[in-house]
Amino acid sequence: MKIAMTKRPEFMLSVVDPLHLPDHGYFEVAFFGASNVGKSSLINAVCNKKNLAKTSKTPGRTQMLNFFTFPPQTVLVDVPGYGFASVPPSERKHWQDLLLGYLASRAARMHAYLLLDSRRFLRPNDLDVLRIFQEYGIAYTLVFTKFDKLNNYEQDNLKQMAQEQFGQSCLVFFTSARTRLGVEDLRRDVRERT
Ligand SMILES: Nc1nc2c(ncn2[C@@H]2O[C@H](COP(=O)(O)OP(=O)(O)OP(=O)(O)O)[C@@H](O)[C@H]2O)c(=O)[nH]1
Ligand SMILES: [Mg+2]
Repeated sequence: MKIAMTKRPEFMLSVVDPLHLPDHGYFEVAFFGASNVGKSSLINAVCNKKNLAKTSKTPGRTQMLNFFTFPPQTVLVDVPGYGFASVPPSERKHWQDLLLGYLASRAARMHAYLLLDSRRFLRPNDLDVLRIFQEYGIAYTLVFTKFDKLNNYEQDNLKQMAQEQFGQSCLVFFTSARTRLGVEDLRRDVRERT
């Protein structure tokens, strides 16, 4: 069943249980990444709407899958962050069940953006998520965040390193929700995914 699309990006719903995933009929673009990497901030920047997705200095703020309409015909998903050290095992299990349930139900009808902190490159948790994408046949794009935190030299370095390692296998974006660098390109990419 296709729900009516909104005129502007709007919050749609939150989901804690994979059994309650919505069947809205639109293509989904989901934002994955470690907690605090800047998923919610980037969604707000892409939608050009402050406070659409809740952002926070406290890592692990987003605990549910949050769905947003992105007219004309896309739904964006803010996926809970992973890898925050003080998360108890029960919560980690919940995250994993939610993530795997989500991916299993979407697969061919979604595209994943894996967000990576420009200062940290790829960490073991990110590699785990990439492996899961490959296992489930999920198409993905790498998106470096907080690019404004690097100086010119570091920016050039990161671009070169990312190009060498991933340039052949997937698209790579360099973004800053703060300065809006790369946001327009990313928005165009989201639109073209549908
Ligand atoms: N300098 C800079 N700070 C950013 C940028 N994007 C996000 N931040 C800051 O990073 C912190 C975390 O941002 P969020 O967007 O809440 O990160 P998140 O990935 O949604 O975090 P969780 O929901 O906890 O997993 C906030 O303090 C943001 O202001 C950016 O591009 N540049
Ligand atoms: Mg968030």
